[in-house]
Amino acid sequence: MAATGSEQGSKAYYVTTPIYYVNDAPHLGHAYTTVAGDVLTRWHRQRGEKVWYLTGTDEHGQKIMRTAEANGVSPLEWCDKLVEEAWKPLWEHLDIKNDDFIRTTEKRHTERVREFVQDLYDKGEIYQGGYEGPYCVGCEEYKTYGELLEGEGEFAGQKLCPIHRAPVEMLQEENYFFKLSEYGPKLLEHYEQHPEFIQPESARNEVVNFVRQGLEDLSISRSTFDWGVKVPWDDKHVIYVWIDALLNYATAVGYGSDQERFERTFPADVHLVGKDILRFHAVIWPAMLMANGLPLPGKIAANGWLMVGGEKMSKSNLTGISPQQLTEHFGVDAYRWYFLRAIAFGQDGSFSWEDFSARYTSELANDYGNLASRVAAMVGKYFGGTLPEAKAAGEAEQAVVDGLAKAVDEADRRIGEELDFSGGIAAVFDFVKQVNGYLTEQAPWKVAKDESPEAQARLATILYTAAESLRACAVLLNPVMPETSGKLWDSLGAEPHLGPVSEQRVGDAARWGQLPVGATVTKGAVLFPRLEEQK
Ligand code: ME8
Repeated sequence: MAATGSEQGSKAYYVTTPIYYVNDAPHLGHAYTTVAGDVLTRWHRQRGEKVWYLTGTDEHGQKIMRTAEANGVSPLEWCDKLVEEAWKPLWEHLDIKNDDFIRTTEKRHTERVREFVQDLYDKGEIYQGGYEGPYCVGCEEYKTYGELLEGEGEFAGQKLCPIHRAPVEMLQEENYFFKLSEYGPKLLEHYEQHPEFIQPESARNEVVNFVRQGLEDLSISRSTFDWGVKVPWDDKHVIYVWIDALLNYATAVGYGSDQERFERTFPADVHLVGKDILRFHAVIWPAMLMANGLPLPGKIAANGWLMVGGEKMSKSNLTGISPQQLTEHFGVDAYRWYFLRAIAFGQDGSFSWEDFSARYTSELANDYGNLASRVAAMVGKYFGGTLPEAKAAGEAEQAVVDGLAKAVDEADRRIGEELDFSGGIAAVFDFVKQVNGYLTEQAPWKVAKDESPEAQARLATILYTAAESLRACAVLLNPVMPETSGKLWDSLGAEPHLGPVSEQRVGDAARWGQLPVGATVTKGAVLFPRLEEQK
């Protein structure tokens, strides 16, 4: 049986996003998956692991070719422009720390794709045949008749793709075929032995049922257009865009060019995908790897769909809201936080401006931001901005220490292992609530009025406890909101003693007493400005 990522010792924790089609600019849906991958990889970096995070663009195929034609430029010119002017700038804007960005038009990719396909051909895994059937250019996929929808209105009398709700095209071509049908039993065995391979459970069930029904061989070349990687032994054909695209996960990490690097990185521990492209990743991709004797990925994790008007948000069906419009209003960090916090990963969810505003105000501004500013203000007011010693800790403080330990365990398990971002973030915000409750009960502003040494020791203890709690929150929320954590870190005066927040270990976050007595606490920038002040 092929080894999974986690079985290999010093291998990098390797996470990928889908490589996106560049027929248009990125929208909220693309950003959703990419932010999730960024949070996951930042989390693992803060566990002290070696990490590799890959994203990129899918640039061949009919969909891109037609878009470029409609815009009167060559496909490559179109892709160059979109990648440089829209895709890469958005990832930078959203603070995505990908280690590499692969484009399928790059030579490092195309040459290796040809080699991979040639290998399959040499192994007898590919044969020539003919095919006729409905094809959706939006999906770049042959469809079965059973899954098509009956068109209505402007599409009356036509058959529609169930995802794009647009008419399919009938294709008849001479193609090369991959013997996918032979891999059904091996795939089912793998799903059985690795129940974690497909996440969530509903996605796993869907794939298992699909494979149980029997797989058909897969057409892996196209011969009626030429925007793609040429089939090595027959240059009248280009390689089917999905075979080309899936191989990015291998070519980007040294497949066929840098064996040592390839072994250090491949296979992916997690392929993040939307559920629209689950089968390509959970069926075709592992079968391709099996056919070529390569190890299988650890997990295919499907995120649900961001919905609009009851349908999957897509390029032709947008909310009219771009990621940049939301970041302009709420800030980049709140944007990164919101979608992961509000939607259970794997489930569908609807974006709503009202929900975002409400959560921003209650959790970010009131709970978290206020806690940070109150604590800094009180250390300033009562101790001249120098963090005092906690000499009089008791039961109330122990409850906070225990609450933190619980939050760290839970967040690490949920985010780091289960990809339950919402649950993991909630664990940290429950702790924020606990610290707020602690401050309300201890009422340091009242204790401050008593000048006795006992009261002053209590006051110091309360403020130290709150500041040390914030130190841990900054560490735990850094993967989600790096800019905010940096600001809080500065305000706590932590860096001169502890180093940068991004270098703090998740596993060490609950170790109490790291913020040194005497640290310089300043009332820094407001972490989450009131929304009305922003526009
Ligand atoms: O499928 N909700 O590219 P693509 C959540 N090139 N996620 C969404 C979404 C939505 N409404 N819309 C898009 C392709 N996504 C291929 C991939 S990989 C070898 C090739 C996200 O530009 C989600 O991750 O259509 C989905 O799978 C991906 O964008 C599809 O991007």
